[in-house]
Amino acid sequence: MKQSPFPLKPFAMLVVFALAAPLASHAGSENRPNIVFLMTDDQRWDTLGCYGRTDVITPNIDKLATQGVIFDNAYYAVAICMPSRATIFTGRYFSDHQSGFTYPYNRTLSVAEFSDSYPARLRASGYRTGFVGKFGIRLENWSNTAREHFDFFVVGGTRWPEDDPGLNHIYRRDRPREERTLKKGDAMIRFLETQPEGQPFCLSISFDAVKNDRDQDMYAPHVEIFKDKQMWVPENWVEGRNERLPKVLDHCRGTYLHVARTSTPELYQKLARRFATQGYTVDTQVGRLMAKLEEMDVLDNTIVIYTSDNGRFHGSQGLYDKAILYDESMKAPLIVFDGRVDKKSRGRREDAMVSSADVAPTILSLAGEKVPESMRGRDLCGILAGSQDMAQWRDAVLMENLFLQEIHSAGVKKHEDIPGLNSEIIANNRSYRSRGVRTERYKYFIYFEHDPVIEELYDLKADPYEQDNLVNNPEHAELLKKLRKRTDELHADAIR
Ligand SMILES: [Ca+2]
Repeated sequence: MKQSPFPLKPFAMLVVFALAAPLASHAGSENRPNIVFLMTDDQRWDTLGCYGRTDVITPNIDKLATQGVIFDNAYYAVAICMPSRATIFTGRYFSDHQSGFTYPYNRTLSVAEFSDSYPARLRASGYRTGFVGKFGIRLENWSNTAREHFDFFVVGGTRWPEDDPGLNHIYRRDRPREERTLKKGDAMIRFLETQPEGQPFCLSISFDAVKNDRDQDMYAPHVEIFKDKQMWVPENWVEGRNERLPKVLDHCRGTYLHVARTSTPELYQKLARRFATQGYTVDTQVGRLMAKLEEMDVLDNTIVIYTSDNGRFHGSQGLYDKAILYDESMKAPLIVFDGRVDKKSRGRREDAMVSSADVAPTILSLAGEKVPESMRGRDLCGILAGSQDMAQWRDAVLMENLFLQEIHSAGVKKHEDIPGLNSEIIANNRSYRSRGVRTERYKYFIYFEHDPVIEELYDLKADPYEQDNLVNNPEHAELLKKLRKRTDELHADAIR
């Protein structure tokens, strides 16, 4: 099952020594790797060529995968924008940071909490840090806090360095909306062009593609490529409503938006083409990035990580967007390219169970930094190097959804008593908050605020599209017991 691990390379030894060394010794060190973290918005794992699709066009991302490590069992700890991004920044699970859209899980991350995030930690240790694109988290005193931790910052209309003529030219007012992904790519290149020699960098690019849903946000030359293309339809795409879903999901926007937006073949095809178009536009930026790193002669000391913030149903399961704990929403694309690895040892698929909570500790560890105690995700460096003792690795990952559409909508309408509404929703069985675990083979989750609780159990090997709920099957009673216990254990560990 595991690919042959490659032996510990000199770079891994460097990481080991760096971990043992005091932080101060890093100042001025030129050996620490550069890190580029690329994240898309709402890009389902299987809308990339390297995960098996043939109707999309993603040659640059596919090439990154063939030269790096591609993860086949990566899962989001939470699959909705804000809390997922908070998890990725901090290495913490949702029920720990509690920073999401809806009460009572709508905390603002404090200045102190963000100072433990991967970019803040790297800047404190001497990295030049950049962030471009969708920031997406609620952060105390956010503009000042961001200024403290980023040297180069482009988020909406907020950007610095303010006196950079190149940056101001990229964001000149006359550029059309359809160039939004190109502009982020331009800013990415600008960060690299202004990189001083002798200092490592950490650049995070957060594309708002591929979730844009309007024609004016599509880059016209790329729309042309897909305009007559018939897109692949997954086996569990549902025409019309899905009557198999638990009734509590009638209160989830995924069900009614599916009816409005993805429940006919025509609607599905149109949306799938939009996602493929934006995926291609992102892919071209990945190509620009790799060419630039090569041109700068820094590729052999640079790590490039590619992932997204959550998946997307696109009508699979009769759901529209994300958050609910089926694989289309929870499974993540994850590729780690490490330019320091010997060319002969590159290109490996990895089946270890990994979580989006692992991203931040892994980035810190790759940079030779100590992982703060607050981070509950695990360091993937051993897995990347092929030196991890898999008997000591986790057998399951925690997944959570604590978002409720009803509370979100009430907040938009300035509802006067959100805590009261929350209690009323729970008392009247309209809460679909859920948690569970994914193992390599099975999925278990529970709608824990429903009375009686609703549970689902799937054997992904026999039933990859999660159609046959085994929770009442006596043959799986022991497994059910075990996965209930695993869920409680992983949840307790996340909030300890
Ligand atoms: Ca998202």
